[in-house]
Amino acid sequence: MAGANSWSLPKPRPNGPPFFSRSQISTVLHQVGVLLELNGANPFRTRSYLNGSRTLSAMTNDLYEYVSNGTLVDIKGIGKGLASGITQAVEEGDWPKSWAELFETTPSGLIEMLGIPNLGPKRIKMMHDELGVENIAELAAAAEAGLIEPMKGFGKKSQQKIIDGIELLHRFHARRRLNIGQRYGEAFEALISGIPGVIKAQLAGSTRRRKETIGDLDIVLAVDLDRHEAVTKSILGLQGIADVKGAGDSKVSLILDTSLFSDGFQLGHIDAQVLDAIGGDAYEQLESGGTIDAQIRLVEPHHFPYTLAYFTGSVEHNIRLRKRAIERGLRLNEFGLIPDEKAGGLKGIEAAQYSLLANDEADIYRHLELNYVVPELREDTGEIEAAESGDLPELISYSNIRGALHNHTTLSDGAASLEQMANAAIQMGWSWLGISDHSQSLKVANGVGPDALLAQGKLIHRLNQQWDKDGTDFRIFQGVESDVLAGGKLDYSDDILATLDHVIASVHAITKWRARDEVTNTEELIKTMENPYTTILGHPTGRILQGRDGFPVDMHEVLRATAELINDGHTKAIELNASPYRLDLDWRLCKYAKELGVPISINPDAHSLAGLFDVHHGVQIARKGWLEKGDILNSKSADELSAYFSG
Ligand code: DGT
Ligand code: CA
Ligand code: ZN
Repeated sequence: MAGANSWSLPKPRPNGPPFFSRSQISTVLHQVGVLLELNGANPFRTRSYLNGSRTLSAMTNDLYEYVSNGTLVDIKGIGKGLASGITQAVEEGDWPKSWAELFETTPSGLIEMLGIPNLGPKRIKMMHDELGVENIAELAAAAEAGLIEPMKGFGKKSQQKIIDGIELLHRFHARRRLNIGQRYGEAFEALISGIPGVIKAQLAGSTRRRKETIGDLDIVLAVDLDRHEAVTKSILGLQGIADVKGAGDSKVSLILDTSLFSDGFQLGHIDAQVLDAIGGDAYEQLESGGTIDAQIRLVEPHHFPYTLAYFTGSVEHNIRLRKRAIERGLRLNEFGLIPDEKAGGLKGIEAAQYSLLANDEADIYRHLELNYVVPELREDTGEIEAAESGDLPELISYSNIRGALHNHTTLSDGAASLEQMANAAIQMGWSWLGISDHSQSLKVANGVGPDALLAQGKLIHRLNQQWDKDGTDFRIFQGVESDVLAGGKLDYSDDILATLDHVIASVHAITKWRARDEVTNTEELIKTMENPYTTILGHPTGRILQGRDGFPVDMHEVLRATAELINDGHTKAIELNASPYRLDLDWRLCKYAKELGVPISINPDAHSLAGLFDVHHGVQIARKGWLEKGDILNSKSADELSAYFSG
């Protein structure tokens, strides 16, 4: 797949043959086909490359065997020309000249345009030939100026699609969501760990701190100095590398792509409404073909804890630590913590020969007279002060989770029935499950009418009695995810709402709310919380990470109002929507909610059995938001929760 900016032919692995893998060859054939099309080549020729690529990607046998036996041409879909090119690449590590020329001579701006969803090489060539468009910026300008609409085969709709596609591409290229970063990071960390000479490999940076989105991966390695060169070489031979941006003996800079995942790369479950909000199939396509950058640093084992701490960050946290070191006559850098008088004029790794010893990161904090701060908290939002005074929170972990409240069934837009969802929760060792299907107004999500809701209540009652009778420690709580209507009204009459255990009030008219001012939205949300039947505010801002911003709202104000309601004896909580696409309430606000005494409900918003596992993402963000066991509803037993709901 495409690197961040342009395409390039992969470099041969150091110890071939085979110098390239089947998936690398398949990718290159595809790219050659597309480049030919961009250059207006004969369609038959173009197609032979695209077909060849498809043939190889579906092949289960070892490509190298065909190459060395000379039987490549026997494979249907691989012609003579292709076979000779593939053989040259695999056996000699050398790409055919005509292929290499295509990569070199095709303007990189045209290749970049291929990243725009739903825009193929043929149309790019047309716009290049007729409008002189050379890159994405020029294409955007041409579309905005209405120059595309009058072209043959285009129109107003396709012009708008191009504008939307460019916006999507820009948004997407900026960062990747945490769950994607973790998948790449953990997979690559595991591959590197297997390289002989690697004593330790650890993911650092924003991924280790569990930021909601990831710019690039940072991986720190402990390797003896005399093995640095060999290890670097081995790293370059690993699978999953789309491009090498730089490689020295102590630092390797890579672009990773989905070939890292030998068993394929599938997006997590994403519910239709989220997908729709981000750009539908186009987004899915873009995301599943996406890349991520990785910076790998090699240091000697005695530097490792310092380098790990440095590249874990955040910058703000590092600066505070460095200042603290200076106050103690010490210098902190990425290699050590060095007493001033010993460092003298020395800098960096030179100075670090006089570093205080650290076996792990905890030793570094100890040297600075601080308790150990877990990576999630290293954002300079009060953790240094708490580490000094001994007031760091005892963060929740997944083992504290006994259930979750916001889940859908086939009654609205879920993929699994009530019984299936309950059984999955029992399998997961949970003690209870909250069901909250969409309310009647949300027609696109098959919102539930009052009669069906009451019928679901009866079924739940029956199941609960059954479990009680046969001694199964499990209970379902019946709620609903009610649309927020004008004036903070909920979607059912009071007598219906009164039959429920809990009501999650969610704004779904996002377009309207996003177009409205912050003051009005804040007032409306507070009114929603004041509604006596509202228990939990669902996905509070409606944001979709890397998709769209939430609506403008003063969430601090909403949290303060919620705290007041709680002080007046009402039962109110705020959702931390655990879908990796949302992670809303933001972790920065979780800490504020905790300080105000507003409970957080970690909600998977599951639309399928697998969706229940999203709770894990929620736990990570709740930890980042300083939350302890007592701050979340999920840690309550069924009896405690029942008592909590009845106020
Ligand atoms: P990202 O990649 O944008 O999601 O965020 P990070 O936090 O991974 O940032 P990145 O990749 O630029 O750098 C990794 C860590 O390296 C960062 O969290 C702290 C450390 N670092 C980078 N630049 C500086 C710097 O100028 N000063 C200090 N003190 N630390 C830095
Ligand atoms: Ca990073
Ligand atoms: Zn929901």
